[in-house]
Amino acid sequence: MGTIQRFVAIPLQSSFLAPPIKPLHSSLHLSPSHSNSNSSSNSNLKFRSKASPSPTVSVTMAGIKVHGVPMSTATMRVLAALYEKDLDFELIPVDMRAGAHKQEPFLSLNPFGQIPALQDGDLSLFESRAITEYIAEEYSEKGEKLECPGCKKVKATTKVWLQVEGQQFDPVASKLAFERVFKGMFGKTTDPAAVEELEGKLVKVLDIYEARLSKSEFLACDCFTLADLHHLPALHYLMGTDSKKLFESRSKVHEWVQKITSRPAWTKVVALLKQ
Ligand SMILES: N[C@@H](CCC(=O)N[C@@H](CS)C(=O)NCC(=O)O)C(=O)O
Repeated sequence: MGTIQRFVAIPLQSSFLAPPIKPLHSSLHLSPSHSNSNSSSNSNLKFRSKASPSPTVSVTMAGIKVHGVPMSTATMRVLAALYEKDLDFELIPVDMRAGAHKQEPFLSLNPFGQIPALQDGDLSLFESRAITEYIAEEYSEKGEKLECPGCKKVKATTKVWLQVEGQQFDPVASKLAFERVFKGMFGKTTDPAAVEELEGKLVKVLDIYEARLSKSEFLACDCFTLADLHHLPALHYLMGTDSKKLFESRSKVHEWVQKITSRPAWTKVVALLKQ
């Protein structure tokens, strides 16, 4: 692992998925031996100092770079995939308070002005779910598989559950996390009626998950796949709220949540939030 540099994360403002937060890593020097347990060791990670040059779209720089912040759910998804694959990467903070995500050079990485963006050599990507799929395919021989080694039918089923997360689970879960977690961080008040409505929608999704997870250990099959991994960021925030009862009251869903949130790779992502 290369030199670990000082990192000052920037409190965020402009999105509910990027709330204002206490500065992360302020004046903190990280080193490969920084963590005290193997399971949460972040030795794959190098932080770019705030004072380092802004992100550039470079065709010469090698290595994986993630432009984002650990607290953003979409960034967390990408970090989880990188840790599962045991890949070295550099996390480059985006100064969202200063609107860096809406300006060049970040817009060259994602013209929609949202984090995260990934650079891998001369390849530049955005959209967290597309990035995790790239990581899983490109580095298929590294780390955890993140896909079932089964037949085409299993692969097709995995795609179904990837879509279910993006189309059915996340729109509800993210709005609920906004009400229950992020609004408070913005100094806004949770709307109980919105929570009730969103929880009503979420239980319908979770009932379907309960039925699915009584047939296979994970969503797509008996292996942990990206379809499971993509749920982790929203789950992380919701399990810290009263909405966790919706998960805990469904035995198969509860088991699944416990299994996927206790994976060492995810533990490393969560550890970044606490630093
Ligand atoms: N679909 C995108 C969503 C990205 C996204 O919403 N990022 C948030 C932070 S989690 C962001 O950049 N918000 C700032 C904004 O939308 O202006 C992905 O999965 O990458």
